[in-house]
Amino acid sequence: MKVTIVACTLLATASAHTIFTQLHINGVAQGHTKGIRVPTYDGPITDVTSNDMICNGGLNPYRTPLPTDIISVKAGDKLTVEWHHTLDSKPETDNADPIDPGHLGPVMVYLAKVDDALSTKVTGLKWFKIYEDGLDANGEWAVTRLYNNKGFVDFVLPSCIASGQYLLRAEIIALHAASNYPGAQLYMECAQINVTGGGNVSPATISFPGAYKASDAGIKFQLYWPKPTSYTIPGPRPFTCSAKLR
Ligand SMILES: *[C@@H]1O[C@H](CO)[C@@H](O)[C@H](O)[C@H]1NC(C)=O
Ligand SMILES: [Cu+2]
Repeated sequence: MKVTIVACTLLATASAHTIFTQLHINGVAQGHTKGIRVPTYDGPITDVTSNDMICNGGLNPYRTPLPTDIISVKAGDKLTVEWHHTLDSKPETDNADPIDPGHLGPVMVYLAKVDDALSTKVTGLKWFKIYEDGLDANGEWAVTRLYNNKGFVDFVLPSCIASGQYLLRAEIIALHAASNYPGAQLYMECAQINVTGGGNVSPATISFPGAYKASDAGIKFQLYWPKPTSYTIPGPRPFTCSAKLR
């Protein structure tokens, strides 16, 4: 019997991926998959040079029709990204919801300013990071905090960025197989938003693909032994408005 149980656990782990399924604004849920380009399959992207790591939807085809909603948000709003194991799973009935708890790693959020948030072209955009969470001083991972918080990740939309349309790219990197490349599992979806009441600061930007390299310390990473005491989150440090005032 024991053998059977172990085999089932491993099987569950192998397919226990995750999807960003809902955006919340100041604590108000905006609707399941509303304004989010969700894939039909929850599997990861492992090739950091692939265009699929921009907004997913390539290797894991988008659910169609693509959303026509653009979610209105105010600069400075508290946003929450909500993740789930599959498009419809719930923590009450699925131990691997919002994600398999062994899929340890960082959680990030990026923005790219766009002329039209409904455009399907996502190559060539200029991204900046607005949130990141990795390994804390107690050795606890961002994914563990996300798991304990039922898939919810809170952050603030910077108050000084320009008003207008953006893609909001939420990302999790699971490191359980990252000791070789490719191995790290990148999960991401893009939400379509329209920022109002913004300022006039233009953050420094990076490109996807391009910002992450196979050789990055945070992409090729030994998760288990010796137990890591530090972790370098891939990409730049997050943009903050206050940094501009220093
Ligand atoms: C974005 O917000 C501005 C300001 O309210 C509005 O004029 C514009 O129509 C909105 N655009 C979209 C695509 O929702
Ligand atoms: Cu997985």
